[in-house]
Amino acid sequence: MSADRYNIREAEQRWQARWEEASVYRADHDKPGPKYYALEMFPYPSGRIHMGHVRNYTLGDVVARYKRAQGFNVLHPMGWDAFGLPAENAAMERKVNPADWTYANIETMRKELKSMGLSLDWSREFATCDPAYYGQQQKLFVRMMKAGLVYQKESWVNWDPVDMTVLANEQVEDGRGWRSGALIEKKMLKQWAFAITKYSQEMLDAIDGLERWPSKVRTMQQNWIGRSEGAQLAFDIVGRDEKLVVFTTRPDTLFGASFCAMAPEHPLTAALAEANPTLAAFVKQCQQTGTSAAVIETQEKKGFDTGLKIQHPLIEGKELPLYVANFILMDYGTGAIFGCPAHDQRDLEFARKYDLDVIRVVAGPDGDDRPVGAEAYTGDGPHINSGPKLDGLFKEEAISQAVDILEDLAIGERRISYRLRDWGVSRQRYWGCPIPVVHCPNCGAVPVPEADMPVELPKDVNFDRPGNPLDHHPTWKYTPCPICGTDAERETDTLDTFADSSWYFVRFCSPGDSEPVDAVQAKYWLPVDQYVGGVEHAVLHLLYSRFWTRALRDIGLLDLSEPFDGLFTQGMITHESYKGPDGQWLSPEDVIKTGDQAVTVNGGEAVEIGPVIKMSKSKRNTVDPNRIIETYGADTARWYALSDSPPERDLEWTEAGVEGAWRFVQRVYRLVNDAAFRFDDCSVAQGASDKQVRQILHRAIHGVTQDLETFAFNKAVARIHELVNALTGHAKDLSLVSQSVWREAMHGLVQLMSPMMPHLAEELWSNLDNNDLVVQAPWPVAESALLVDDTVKMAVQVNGKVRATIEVPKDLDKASVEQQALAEASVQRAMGDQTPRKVIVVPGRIVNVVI
Ligand code: ANZ
Ligand code: ZN
Repeated sequence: MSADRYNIREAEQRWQARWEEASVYRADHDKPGPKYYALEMFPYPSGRIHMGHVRNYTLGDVVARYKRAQGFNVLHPMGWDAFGLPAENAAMERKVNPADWTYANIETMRKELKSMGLSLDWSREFATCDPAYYGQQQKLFVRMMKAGLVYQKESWVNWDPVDMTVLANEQVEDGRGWRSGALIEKKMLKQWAFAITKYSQEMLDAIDGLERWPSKVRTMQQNWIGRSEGAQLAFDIVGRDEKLVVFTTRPDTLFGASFCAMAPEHPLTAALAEANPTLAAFVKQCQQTGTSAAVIETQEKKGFDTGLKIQHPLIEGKELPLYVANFILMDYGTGAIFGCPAHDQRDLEFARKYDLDVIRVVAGPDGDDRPVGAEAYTGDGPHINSGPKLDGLFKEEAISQAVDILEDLAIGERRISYRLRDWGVSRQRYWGCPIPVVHCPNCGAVPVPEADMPVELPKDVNFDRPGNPLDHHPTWKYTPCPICGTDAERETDTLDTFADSSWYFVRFCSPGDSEPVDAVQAKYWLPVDQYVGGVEHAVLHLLYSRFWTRALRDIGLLDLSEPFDGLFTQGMITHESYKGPDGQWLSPEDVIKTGDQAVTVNGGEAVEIGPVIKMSKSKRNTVDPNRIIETYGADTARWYALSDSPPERDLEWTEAGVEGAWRFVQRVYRLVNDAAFRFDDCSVAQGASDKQVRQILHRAIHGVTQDLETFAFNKAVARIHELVNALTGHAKDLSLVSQSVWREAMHGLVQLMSPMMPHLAEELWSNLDNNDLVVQAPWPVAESALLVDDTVKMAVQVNGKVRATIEVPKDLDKASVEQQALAEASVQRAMGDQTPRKVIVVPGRIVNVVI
């Protein structure tokens, strides 16, 4: 009856069909049990799934299955983050329609995900490029616009003059566009922006409450918001009826100021440049680099002396030169600073270059006041050279004192500044959500009425010309104004795709609803209880989602501020890398390894084995999940993805590791399946090994449960290995185990592994003569009586020296303990021929023999 070998492929497909037929993963808010929303970051449909997906979705699936078994009413949905540049690139390179390309990829990847046996409610699936989804998003955009949470602003952008598009900072490399290679210009453009900075402080404060988030992610969020407490100071410009307003976090260093500087985009710079062509040229030169803070921090500091002087506010007669400098950002603080070279590295580099004074005003903690050399002193210490009111004070006090002085003189006031900027979302792209606005010559920017949504993307687009196909389209943008009916034009920019992923988890609660959010469903399912994804999304995606959740709250759609109650960020998958004879990267499939030598499959040429690095297409060290699933089965892939390292750490993928997992699958199959047909071998009544077997099982139940609660999935795997080993030992002589106990052990084992290896578990569950599905069986509960050890170890001392350790039953009487202690050979040796004067037994701990 029992087949020797488990036919993985056949069984996995059979069980996937059964689950689908029984709709076991269909979520419904009417089902019993407390709700649990498990979610993994949804994939971009790039073409095929990769090992990172396998790990990510397996982790989330284990959580979902475990919670389901625990009686939670689980929502575990899946969809597609489907807008974005790769589809447009494919359109340009291969002349395919972006929509066709995207939906074909979704088709392929859905099949692949299904072959992993994930416990997903596929009935809720959507792609962000479905008009039904982005149409709802357009409604939200307009409602947010009416609430002042989206607005148009002029801002500086990276402009690629060849591709005729705005580029993100990350798309500018060495001052050139990443696709075109053209020199990037800074350009002032009207852009749509989300008012995320309205929530800077709120989002910062709420980070403390995100207790189930990794602390590194919380820190990254804090740094990104970047709150600085400082002061805003207004300085007189000599000979002009105008002030220079600067932002500083170090007003205490004012006596060390040796220059002032303003951004190339500062209004005063612009005014001066009109009459000064050299300055205008300098500004232009500054604007040819990217706008990102990273670029600005690292580039060589350059300045232009405007010739204007700033009156030092606290030192009579002292005037500071005013520069335009390339390291001053217009959109931070006020776009102008005073420079204190002794205590700020950027200022110091600038001062060395332009030969400005370096005046030390903060000594070392022990009074060290030597001049500053190549490195600015940013530490604390008593202030010097700063007048009677500041000298001697340390940083914190000096800052506060300095602001008091400046406030008294009406020169300055306390200010808080945030690094976070409002989120510019306009993209001159086709494959994104159209911004639902019509520009009318009479009425300005008019939102499209909700009744006219979705504003759909046209299908007939042409990628032969550079620039935005929506803008070139012969008819699409022409439309009457929704208010006055005049000929008007649609906004042709589309939304940053980060917008699409900022509320998809809300939409999963009511994916088909005619309104963007169904209040009842959202209230029931949200927040997401466990979110799992890559740490590369630890800043932007999470921050934007936190913002959208608050925005939806404030337009009356959600009763919630934080979207993700628990967050888990998994490590990467790594693999050995290989280089062929001419230095080119080789795929693992092109290589035959024997021991630590390798040769090419074709030709047997020597292969250099490189370091173990993150799997990536460019290094060709990827392994195709489909091949693994076809060869070894989904359970093997899942088991291996969970087994070798803690989920938050990197996992090295090796063929040997996969084979080990595959052998384990077969071993468990044989153990349970064979045993299932050998229940008659068991003693019917009480067996000699019953207690031992039950103890092993219940300790495993207890341990695995704890491991799954704490994301220690690799430990759970190790424990199941131990359990299988122990039970395999007992299976050798089943006459020592009673039938009911062996049944309990087999059932328990199958249930414990079911979140990780759901197909194998289902197959064995059924072979154990169950008519129901193991996914619907309640999680086993450990009997606490079986967890406690019923023997104790006791030290035996002779005249205060430990001579032996004995193991005795916990409830053994004192006389018997004494007897056993005195019988120990080492104790007898220590006593020699003397008889003990006294024996003291401290139950459960120690036996003291006094001679
Ligand atoms: C004088 C000073 C003296 C400063 C000193 C620092 C150290 P964080 O803490 O990151 O917020 N700054 C202000 N606005 C700027 C802008 N738009 N572009 C470039 N730099 C700007 O940084 C605040 C400090 O960065 C401010 O404090 C200012 O320099 C500079 F020993 O003022 B400080
Ligand atoms: Zn109008």
